[in-house]
Amino acid sequence: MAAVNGDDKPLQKISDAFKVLASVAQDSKIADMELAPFSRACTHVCPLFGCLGIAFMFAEKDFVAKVQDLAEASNSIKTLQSMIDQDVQNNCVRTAGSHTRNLLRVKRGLDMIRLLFEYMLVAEGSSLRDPASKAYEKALAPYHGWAIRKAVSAGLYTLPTKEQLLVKFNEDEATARVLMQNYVTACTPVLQYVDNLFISRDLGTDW
Ligand code: 1PZ
Repeated sequence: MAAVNGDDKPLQKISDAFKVLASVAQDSKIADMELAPFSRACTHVCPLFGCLGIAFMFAEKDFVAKVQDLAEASNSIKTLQSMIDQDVQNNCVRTAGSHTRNLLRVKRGLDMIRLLFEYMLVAEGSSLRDPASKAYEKALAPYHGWAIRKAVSAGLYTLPTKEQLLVKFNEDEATARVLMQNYVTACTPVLQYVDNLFISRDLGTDW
């Protein structure tokens, strides 16, 4: 099967982008994470959806629009902190479509992928359904209504096998394992950093 992304290496790009963000999140001398590199790193996640098949096009549309919103915001707002503080001042943190709300959604998407990779790294066999289902249950299902949960559980039956997915990623088992592990490791402090932005302002992360 031909790779859908030509010579592209989406996993490699994600791993590289999040390593850079992780070093920012972990460097105590850099107080503020900039929105532009954050949204750029998230943009690298978007091609993954194309590898999942049409059942997840609705998820792709939602995620891509939210990343796009953050990327556009980065033209006028420098850091994640100032973006959130602006929404706090305008009293629109939880308003549908606000930057802060989109950030929380995007963060959950990143967490979903982190869990998916974690479960894939320990899964036996070539089905993605189990790791994907476990990751979804943990990261996203608690925040989704009945209709979306149903659509996702139907979509899980249409997923490619792990081998098919790796072909689309232009990776083999060994390289994919390293890159998935890189993302899992790098993503963790980044997610923690974003969580802290919400928690330190008493905004909650459970909505
Ligand atoms: C093998 C991989 C299987 C992946 C299965 C992924 C299933 C994810 C399904 C997500 C469906 C999202 C549909 C839209 C949901 C929106 O209602 C919410 C709230 O948005 P708002 O009301 O604030 O506008 N949006 C979200 O929850 C964001 C969801 C992001 C999903 C990212 C998943 C990333 C998976 C990539 C896997 C490679």
